[in-house]
Amino acid sequence: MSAPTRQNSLDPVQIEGWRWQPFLDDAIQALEGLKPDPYPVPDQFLWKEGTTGSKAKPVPVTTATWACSTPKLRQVRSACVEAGAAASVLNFVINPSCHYDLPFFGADLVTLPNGHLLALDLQPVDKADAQHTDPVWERLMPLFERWRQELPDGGPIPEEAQPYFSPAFLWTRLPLGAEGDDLIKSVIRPAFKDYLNLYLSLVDDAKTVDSTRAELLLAGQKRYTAYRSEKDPARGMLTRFYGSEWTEAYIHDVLFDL
Ligand code: DBV
Repeated sequence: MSAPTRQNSLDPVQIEGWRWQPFLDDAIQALEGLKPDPYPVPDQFLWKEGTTGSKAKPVPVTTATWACSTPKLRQVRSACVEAGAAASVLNFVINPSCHYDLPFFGADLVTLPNGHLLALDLQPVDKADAQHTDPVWERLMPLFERWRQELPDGGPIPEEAQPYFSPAFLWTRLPLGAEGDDLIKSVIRPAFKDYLNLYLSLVDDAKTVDSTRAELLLAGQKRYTAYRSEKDPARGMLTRFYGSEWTEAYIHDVLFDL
């Protein structure tokens, strides 16, 4: 089989055997109504292959990127990693335009050899800004309450990440095997759809802000992006797969490019 390559287009990323495929497919479908344009991603980041594991037992690794934009959403992008038993990841972030009072949408769906690590949130640009958070949190909390009772708590998260989470941060660790698979299907997937649908409804309702507020929002977005790129928990894994030059360029110029 020849190596598949990707064009910069809205065609869904498809990776054989990738656990998170249905989540990305749901997201792309949900975005269709917004008539997105492809977001430019340089070729070397659209589809990247490599190997991990030992010399004797190499494991093929694929990382693919899907990205789009709309007038209200500066960049919607998905990092998709498939490395068999070593890792399977969907990291999906929506970066809104600073001309709308919108949070970030963030999903980090990560399967590693020791289990699943799952994060879902609508993350504020500034937690202390009630004008920014109140309209989101009042609609988000009921979704959070509904789904979190079905999931074990994910445990402590890094202290410096606190300013960026909403009170509806859905965060869990699940075991590999049937128990985890069942919860991913019955809880994580509908929760992902719920959070995304709420986000898209907020996008629908969003009205442009004045230029003073847009500047404030942009400054907050830059803080958030700088934090995410500096602390990206995937840095170690991606560096092992592809080396640090490719990984740093991917993190700074594609994943968190503001
Ligand atoms: N995380 C990313 C990107 C990834 C990615 C761009 C391309 O931001 C994957 C892939 N996350 C990823 C991997 C791990 C984590 C962990 C591979 C495991 C790292 C490891 O153990 O080697 C949520 N993700 C984590 C952790 C948190 C999050 C809290 C644990 C980090 C730790 O314990 O230090 N990521 C974090 C978050 C959002 C998010 C709140 C937004 C909803 O995307």
